[in-house]
Amino acid sequence: MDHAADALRTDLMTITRYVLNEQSKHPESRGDFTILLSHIVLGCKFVCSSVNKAGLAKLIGLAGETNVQGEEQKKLDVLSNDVFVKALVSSGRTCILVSEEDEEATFVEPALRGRYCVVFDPLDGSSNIDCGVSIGTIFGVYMVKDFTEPTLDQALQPGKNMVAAGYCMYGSSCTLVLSTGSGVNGFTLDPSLGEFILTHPDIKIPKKGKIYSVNEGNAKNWDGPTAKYVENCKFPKEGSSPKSLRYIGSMVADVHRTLLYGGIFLYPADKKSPSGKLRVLYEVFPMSFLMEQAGGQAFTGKERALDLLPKKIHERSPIFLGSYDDVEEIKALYAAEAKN
Ligand code: AFP
Repeated sequence: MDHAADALRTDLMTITRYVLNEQSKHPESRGDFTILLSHIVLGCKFVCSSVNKAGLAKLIGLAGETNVQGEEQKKLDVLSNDVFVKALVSSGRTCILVSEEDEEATFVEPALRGRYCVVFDPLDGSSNIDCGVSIGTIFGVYMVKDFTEPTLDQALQPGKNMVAAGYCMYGSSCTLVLSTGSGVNGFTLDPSLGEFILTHPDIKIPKKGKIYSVNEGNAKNWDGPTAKYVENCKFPKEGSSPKSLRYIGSMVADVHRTLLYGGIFLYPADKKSPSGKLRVLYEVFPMSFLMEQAGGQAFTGKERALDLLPKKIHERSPIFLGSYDDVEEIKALYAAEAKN
């Protein structure tokens, strides 16, 4: 009998235990982040259960509303947003919430205010719901200096100021990937226990990958460096192999694969969308934070993504993120173009 393996199987590292362990390394910590995270985890478990039951519960279908991006909102988006807002407010640890589904930021009432600002997309990839493709929740957490008088500026900080970021993917399993600024860890929900268990400790993205991920249907409107990069993926220099293309159209799933297998995910600017499609605060920043923490890079076409200073809560940005060497290549193409 392999006692070491058995001990691992019986000594379960839950996400709460993991965060409490991390907390004990900071004696000044008051446990506020642990409490906040437990409310985020509750939201993820609820959405996971709703996504699993969606067909059965007849939750699928349009809710008859459009969100601030002009997209059709489905019932699961509405439900997920309500659950996350209520869970975050009731944690007593938040003062500002920015959700993809709400036009305005939510300022928490004084009695329930705490020192964190949470930016999130409660159900990203919702156009994939009806065909059962993986979707997810993305979140980022900032610390607010004066939470008694919160202002919108405190939600408009560069991504490098985030204290934590993560996503939960609702796929063939439910996986929560989290960074609190010292590496990246992945936890998988054990439905029989109702607990997220550490299954992917200290995730490091391969330095170079064999996969590129982009919506090539937009190729006719791309700029020179993006077009050249994708051309190089397909027709590399003599001696190297072409990269494979994988694109799900659900950022959480595409980024999750990129993080585990390596490669690059691109949502570039194009002539029709000069700022790209993805939103800075709750898509670009959290995913860029995770990539850097896993040893990769994230670039906007102009600068390090986490250096961006957003001016509006629903601002968009082009994004290229993934393996260190793959992002270096696209950076070199943009640098060469800037010189000409
Ligand atoms: P939906 O939430 O409308 O499905 O959009 C998903 C998303 O914001 C992101 O998850 C994907 O990476 C990206 O859009 C896909 O966009 P395209 O459909 O333009 O490729």
